[in-house]
Amino acid sequence: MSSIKKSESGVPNIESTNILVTGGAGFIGSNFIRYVFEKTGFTGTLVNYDKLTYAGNLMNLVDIDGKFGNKNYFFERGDINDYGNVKRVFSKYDITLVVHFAAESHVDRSIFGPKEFIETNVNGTFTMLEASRQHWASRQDVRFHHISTDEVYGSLGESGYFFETTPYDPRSPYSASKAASDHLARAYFHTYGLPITVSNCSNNYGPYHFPEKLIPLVILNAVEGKPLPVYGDGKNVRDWLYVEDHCEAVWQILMKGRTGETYNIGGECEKQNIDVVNSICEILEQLHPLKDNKEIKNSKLKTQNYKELITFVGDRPGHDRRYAINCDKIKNELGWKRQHGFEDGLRRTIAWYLDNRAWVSNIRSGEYAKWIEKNYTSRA
Ligand code: NAD
Ligand code: TDX
Repeated sequence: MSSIKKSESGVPNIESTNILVTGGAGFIGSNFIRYVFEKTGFTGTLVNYDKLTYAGNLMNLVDIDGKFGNKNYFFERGDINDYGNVKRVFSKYDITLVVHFAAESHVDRSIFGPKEFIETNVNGTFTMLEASRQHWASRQDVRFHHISTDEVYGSLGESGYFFETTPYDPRSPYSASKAASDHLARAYFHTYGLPITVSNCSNNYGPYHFPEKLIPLVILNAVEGKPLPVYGDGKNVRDWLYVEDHCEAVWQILMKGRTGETYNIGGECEKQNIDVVNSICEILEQLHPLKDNKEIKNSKLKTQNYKELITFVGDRPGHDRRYAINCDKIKNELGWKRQHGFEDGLRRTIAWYLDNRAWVSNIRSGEYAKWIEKNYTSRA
């Protein structure tokens, strides 16, 4: 038996354990790593395992690398499908806890090209689970936490909520691939006794969000005087959660969550897309008034108001109408609750993008720009 001291939940004392974070260079993964080092008193080893696809960016973590690199924080470039490399990393750092974020995450991309989603989200999760099972044998003082989405539950009508018990009904290649990975994680618990937990979270927003997703795309397009594309009638509803609140929820699950359990995480903050876009325009008008915006003032564009840039475009195929999460379980069982309301979170997010234009241009100069050119213009 290992000499690692166990916490209440059966996992090693996670403040000082060896954690492998997959997809740690992406949006939520990098926010999670920053949260762990800055908000939890963590003193163990954290390894960021990431392939660095178009969505992964090590610039997201330069501050953390500067403070903790080669002491508590380590980066290993690799594919979650590379079984040998995953096993090597497990052994090298004696990993006892996996937090599995790595995935292809953009619904629109999954519509244009689903193959990558099956390879990474389904096969990659299988490889991570299998490597964990082989490496840990039947140890119980270990944990595999699988990060998933509310999209696996399908689309709601005007009323109702997703509960942990809601039957799965995924409708995009992205959500179908995430649903498959959730089933695999639970199957490894039931079949092999691998100590897993799963969380299904609603739409996140905040710093380091890749500018293909609605909120960062609209902020940046507005600042640059470009059209703000709203799909369909703009009345699709998403439940928004500030990314740091998601990170805290995941940490609570690692600390106190029961193995084999699923926890829904949500913002209890339903918004129609058009209202989100209008709110961004209103906050931008306060933080970066149009009359002082040199990018727009010096162009030929004649716009009096950011809202004039809103452009309704063709709908996303199979566009889910409404998501709404019931997160009573994590609130009642683990005592988690969100800290940021939408207005506060959105204001922080917009301020971050205004202050970090260098990050944006770095992101946009690569493969993303090529993809946008090839695929995005075809739907407008
Ligand atoms: P993201 O696209 O910003 O980041 C994904 C990261 O995974 C990137 O760093 C990328 O390089 C890495 N990656 C991709 N394929 C890989 C592979 N084969 N091997 C190793 N690394 C690989 O995604 P995100 O928005 O941060 O989402 C993270 C996780 O959270 C995903 O599992 C997603 O399904 C889930 N999730 C996201 C949201 C959201 O609103 N963004 C909501 C709920 C759940
Ligand atoms: O340009 C746009 N215009 C628009 O109207 C974009 C990019 C999106 N939309 C709509 C589609 C959705 O109804 O806005 C809503 C949000 O779209 P995205 O930001 O692409 O997010 P969504 O499809 O809801 O999925 C996100 O939340 C759940 C993440 O990308 C997933 O990884 C997560 O699982």
